[in-house]
Amino acid sequence: MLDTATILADARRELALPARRAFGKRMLTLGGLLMLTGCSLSDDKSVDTFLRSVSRMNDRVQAWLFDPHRLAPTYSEAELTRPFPFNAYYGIEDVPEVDASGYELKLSGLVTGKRVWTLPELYALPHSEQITRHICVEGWSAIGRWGGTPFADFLHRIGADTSARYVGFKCADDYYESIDMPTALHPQTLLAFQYDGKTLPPKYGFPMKLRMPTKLGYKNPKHIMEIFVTNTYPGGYWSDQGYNWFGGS
Ligand SMILES: Nc1nc2c(c(=O)[nH]1)N[C@H]1C(S)=C(S)[C@@H](COP(=O)(O)O)O[C@H]1N2
Ligand SMILES: [Mo]
Repeated sequence: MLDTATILADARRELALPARRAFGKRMLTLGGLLMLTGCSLSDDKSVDTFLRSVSRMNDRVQAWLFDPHRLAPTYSEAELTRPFPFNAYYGIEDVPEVDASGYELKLSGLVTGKRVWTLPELYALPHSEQITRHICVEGWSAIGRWGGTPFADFLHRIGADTSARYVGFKCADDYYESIDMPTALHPQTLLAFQYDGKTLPPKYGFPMKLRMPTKLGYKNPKHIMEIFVTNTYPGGYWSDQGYNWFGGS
């Protein structure tokens, strides 16, 4: 016997804010969701498929609600969380050590300027700073200060096809992530090389991370080695294990 109350509770969790606002509470019945997803529930596997399609529906609602001009809150220097927490799918002793001198950022996919970028070249790009809140789904949040280059500028500079759907990232550990193009072009999305005025230390993602105050922590890839632009859904380390892909905050 399938426990429909539990399944509905899981579906409600998948539709966590802000998507819930758009649906309105009345539509959140199991029958309504089944109709929207075109699923029927007969066994555990179909429940899994159902919950994943609720999550994909949530992605679409979040993408639709996303306002490319609305800015996330910013904070003052005095509000910085010290020390800023470290997090990864492994412990701090296993943080990858990327060699600075040999480092080359690779670009692939729908990009016309497909050349590698060294760190000195990247550090010479226009600089911008932000003090914003990082929110991790594991139940903590922290205010940090990141410096780097506006990602939209960089995408234009490398001749990225900004009409494509996704920007994907490959990392020096086994992490990988992808984001929607409107978020990639958001004015606060930063290709960050610094933490609190200094070179990004290994634990926070040396040599670079993508910092997006409009997205949850797990969407912000550290130790980026390759950036690609694509129309094929690339998934992500946590979303491929059931977390919501859009991951707005
Ligand atoms: N390469 C890589 N990026 C990653 C992760 C990871 O394990 N590897 N963890 C993510 C998660 S869940 C969080 S909360 C933040 C933590 O970043 P911090 O160490 O700067 O706090 O990094 C994100 N980016
Ligand atoms: Mo996280």
